[in-house]
Amino acid sequence: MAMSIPEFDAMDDVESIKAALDRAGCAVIKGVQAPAEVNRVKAELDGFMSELRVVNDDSPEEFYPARTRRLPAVLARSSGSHAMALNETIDALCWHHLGDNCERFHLHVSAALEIGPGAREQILHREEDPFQFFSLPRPNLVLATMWAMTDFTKLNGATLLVPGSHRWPTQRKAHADEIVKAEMPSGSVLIWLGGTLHAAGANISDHWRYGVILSYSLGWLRQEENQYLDLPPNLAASMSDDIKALVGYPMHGSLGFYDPRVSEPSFSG
Ligand SMILES: O=C(O)CCC(=O)C(=O)O
Repeated sequence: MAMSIPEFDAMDDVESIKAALDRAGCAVIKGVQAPAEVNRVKAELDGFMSELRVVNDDSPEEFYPARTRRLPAVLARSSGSHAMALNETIDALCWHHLGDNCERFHLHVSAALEIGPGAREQILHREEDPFQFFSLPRPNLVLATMWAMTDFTKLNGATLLVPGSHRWPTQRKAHADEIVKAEMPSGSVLIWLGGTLHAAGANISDHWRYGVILSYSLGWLRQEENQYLDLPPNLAASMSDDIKALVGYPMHGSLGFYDPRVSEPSFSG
């Protein structure tokens, strides 16, 4: 029998959200963004999203299903997304779930994700799967958030979660009745730990489901999205210190030194 996804409102006490995430490995918070904030981010990303080519030929082995749109580098393209990335509740959850294993956390992935009518279900996976060197259950390495830009419904591809799977050993597989759909209205945010099994749902409706994923990882881990290329220094220069710190420009202990004099080619050939 499936565990449900704990649900909260934006005004709820963060301590209860921390406890729910510890227990279930996932949680939904409703009413985090006002419609105007959602619309601003959508408008800023709209031109980039509409340029993406949508693939119609599907192969069941492909990690990313066809009939979807995926746009990385969200912070470089939408200033409205900065408040999402720096949200205070998410910051407190990251410190709670990642803070014991690092001096600071950084942005791991940013992407706008649209699931179109006819898109199949994605393969269940864990955000921490790139870090196979640790056996399951791993220490907390990643915390992920999915911001609902449209309603997420049973029919339109709401994210699938397996509550409790963040504590499972390698051999434990999810049964169909343990998989739950993260239904939530636009303006909500779904949070899950890097060890929690999840996937994009199938869209059997006639409209697109739109979410923005922002994930965070320990400040000494390689980021899944190369943040220094997706938010290069010339763009980062005009952004707040908090955003520069979040993408990982400051050092983590002795990691990440550089020579600021190396900005122009100093030799040819
Ligand atoms: O779109 C979703 O609901 C989940 C996406 C996801 O897990 C992925 O793209 O890896």
